[in-house]
Parts: sequence; C-alpha cells; structure tokens
Amino acid sequence: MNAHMQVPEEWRNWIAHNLERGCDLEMLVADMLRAGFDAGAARNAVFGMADQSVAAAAAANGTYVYETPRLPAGNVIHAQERDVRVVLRIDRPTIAFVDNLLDADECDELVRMSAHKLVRSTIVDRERGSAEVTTGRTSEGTYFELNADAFIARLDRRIAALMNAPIENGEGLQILHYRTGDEYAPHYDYFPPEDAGSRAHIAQGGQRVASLIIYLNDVEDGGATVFPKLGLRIGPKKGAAVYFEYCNSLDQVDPQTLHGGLPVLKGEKWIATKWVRQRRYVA
Ligand code: PD2
Ligand code: ZN
Repeated sequence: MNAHMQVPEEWRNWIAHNLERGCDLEMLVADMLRAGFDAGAARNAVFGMADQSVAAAAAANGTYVYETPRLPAGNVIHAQERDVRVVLRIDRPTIAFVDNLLDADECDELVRMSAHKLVRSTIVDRERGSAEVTTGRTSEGTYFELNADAFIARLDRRIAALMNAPIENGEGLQILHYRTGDEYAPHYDYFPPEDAGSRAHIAQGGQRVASLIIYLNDVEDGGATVFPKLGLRIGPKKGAAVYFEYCNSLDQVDPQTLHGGLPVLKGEKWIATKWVRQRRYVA
C-alpha cells in the first residue's frame, strides 16, 4: 500500500477508538505496519485523525483552532507585478510584516487622492450595528470602492494576491489619517459573533477573516500598531504592511488578535487598510 492509499473504514474506526483511549500515536503506527500497511499511509491516517480530533475537541470547548495560514509561505510572496519580502512571521495567530508592498510614489498618491475627502472615523455599535463616533478612534478616513480607477484596481489586485484571497472578497481600501494625539484603541477587526450589531455586517459577505494595514508614511514618533495580548508592537514604515488573520474554516474568531494604533506622538500617520471577508463583499 502506498502513502496516499485510503485506509479502510474498519481501520479508521480502530484508530478512532484507540485515539479515544489515549494510545500513543507511534504505537498505533507500529501496529498498522505489522498488519501490512505502508508506513506513509499509516502515519498519514494516524496523525491526520489525531489532528482532526484535537481540532474537534478544541472547537467543542471554544478554543480557537489554528489552521494552515491563508498567507502564502516563503521569504518572498509574488504579489502580481511586485515581489514582497516577508520580514517577520508569527505563527499563532498568523501575523506577518512585509516590506516594500507599495513604493513611495504609490503611498503619496493614495494620500493625495484622500486628503480632500476625509471624514471622522467611527466604530460599529455592538447592539445596533450603527456607525458611532468614539473617543477610542480619533482618526479621519475615507475609502475607495473596489477597482475605483486603474490605480486603485492595480493595488486591489496586488493586495489580493498577497493576501491569497479573491479580489471580490475584499472591502474597498480604507485610508486613515491620524494627527498628533490621534489613536485607535485596541479592538477586533472581526464582528463579534455574539453581538446583535454584528448580524447586518456579517450578512454582507460573511465574517472578516484577515486584515492588512499598509503604512503610507514614516511617522516621526508614536503611532505603532500594537497587539497587547502578544506583547507585539510594529513601528510604521512607509510602503510596508502588517498582515494578520483571525477567522478559521469553523467560523471561529481569534481573540488573540486584539490590536490597536497607539497615539501619534509627533507628526502625522497615514495608513491604508484592507479587510477581507469569507465570501464576496456586498457593500
Ligand atoms: O492605525 C493602525 O495602526 C491600526 C491599528 C488597528 C489600524 C487598524 N487597527 C484598522 O484599520 O483596523
Ligand atoms: Zn483594526
């Protein structure tokens, strides 16, 4: 039997029974080898089923199950016409810092296109789902619909390739401007599933699954993106971006991805944010 051969159902039941009893995985593999199974097939079946049962147990008690990252592997991600270098990766949750996603002219162009149409940023009211101004988010912002023009369409394509997601699952690119003193208090980018106010938002293409924050300028002081539960702080760098993901195939959301934008201490801060949904985003 080769490694990809299907293990018969009676043997899968036998593995499941012994996993439940807490048997050592290598001993199960050894028993299967003695029964004539190929080593690859035995290991795939035993370890694969063990992974599934750990995931099922974690899901049953509400623990977030980490799956294979959506973000492509490798030192360099080919994002359309641009090769983007991954400088740092964290595995659980999946977070990555990538450099050189936009060039300086592209950053400047996004700022130029946005500066005249900024409005005060809001957050989602947890009960009503409405957009509310709050002291915890003092930036101002605007957005560009998907493929708004040829320039935005090029960036949407590049970002979708980096995030390994269909372009149409992305919300329109958000541009945010923070003046000195402005901040974004720690929050989740997903819509808390238990909140009544989340329902209407989740209906627009499912839960958010991943975010990309692109820095459009070098901030003089302050303005780092922070993940307080992880002790992680990322300094803004023009053209670079931080990526993170927080919703798995079981529809669970990951509370470890709490994050915020620290107050800008000197100068100003511009970012572009892309949020990706489970399915096509319906504005
Ligand atoms: O400006 C930031 O660093 C920041 C931090 C947290 C932006 C967002 N969240 C966001 O746009 O969701
Ligand atoms: Zn956020």
